[in-house]
Amino acid sequence: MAFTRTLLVCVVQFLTFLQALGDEVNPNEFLKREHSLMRPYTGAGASLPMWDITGNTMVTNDYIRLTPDHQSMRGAVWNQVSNKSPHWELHLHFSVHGSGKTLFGDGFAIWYTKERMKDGPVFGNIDYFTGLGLFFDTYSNHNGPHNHAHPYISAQINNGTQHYDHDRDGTHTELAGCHAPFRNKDHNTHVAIRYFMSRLTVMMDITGEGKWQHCIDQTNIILPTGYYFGASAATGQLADNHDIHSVKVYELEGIDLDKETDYSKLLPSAQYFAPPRDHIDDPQGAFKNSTLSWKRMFLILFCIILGIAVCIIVGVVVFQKRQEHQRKRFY
Ligand SMILES: *[C@@H]1O[C@H](CO)[C@@H](O)[C@H](O)[C@H]1NC(C)=O
Ligand SMILES: [Ca+2]
Repeated sequence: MAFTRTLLVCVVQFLTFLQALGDEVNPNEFLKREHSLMRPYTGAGASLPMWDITGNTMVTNDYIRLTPDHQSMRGAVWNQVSNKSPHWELHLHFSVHGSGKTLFGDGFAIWYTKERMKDGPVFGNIDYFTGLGLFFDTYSNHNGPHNHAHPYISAQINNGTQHYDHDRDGTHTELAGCHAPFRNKDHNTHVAIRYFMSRLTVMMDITGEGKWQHCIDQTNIILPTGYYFGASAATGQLADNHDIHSVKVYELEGIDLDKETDYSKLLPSAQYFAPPRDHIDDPQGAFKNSTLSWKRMFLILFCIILGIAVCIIVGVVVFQKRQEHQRKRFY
């Protein structure tokens, strides 16, 4: 009886432990200075260690202005050092502001791509890029009824073959997205992108209250190492200031399921693409689409079996010890 109870308690505790492991709330993290951008920036004669600027980008002491609030501007800032960490988290402080009350645009993007320093039509970067693009789209190019409100944040995983369709605000190629009114705030807005164990999570803090809101959460995402972090912005007929205040990249300590994998050889891919016309504007919605990969399922099953085996062994040992103890008391 006692043995069965010990075994049950042990199994329950082990399952709780597994669940905590599955939540992966706070993996160990290390700031990577070579991928970070922090104040103060050198003003005139602008040089940022480890980063390059291009286009209309302007550097002041306090921020990097990708575009000013003028028409037809494009600018970008690109990290010179490619990323070596399979698991990482990027934090970016930004502000998008301008004189436009109802008309402003076009927006900016955060990149983790194979290519860098290329000028192009997708928020100041090339189309048919390879890697991850996270778009902060402030202007709706779509004339018909839209399935979401602007400003809109969306992610695209591209292997170099997909076109970003501005006329549809990229909805046909988006992985997931959310509405986020980040424009013209008195405080800096903050976004965190976490790529951890094939899971891409995007969180926003736009209220200035230090609270994270989930925007994107997708599993089964593949992004290789060896790509570059960057940010770019563009204005067209409509304009805005697109300012970057800081970038911090952390290396996350992940569990490598497969030691053989050469992370630099992987091709960017995503298993789930949002259906083009039935997107529900609910930041929590993406969670329901999460699925366990069979590899992770196998690992969890394996852990459960291992856990039960350990519990039985410990149980048997404790049981025998106790019996021995009782026997000794009799003699
Ligand atoms: C690139 O992505 C497209 C769209 O997801 C896919 O159809 C294609 O097979 C991919 N190409 C490679 C080489 O993986
Ligand atoms: Ca747009």
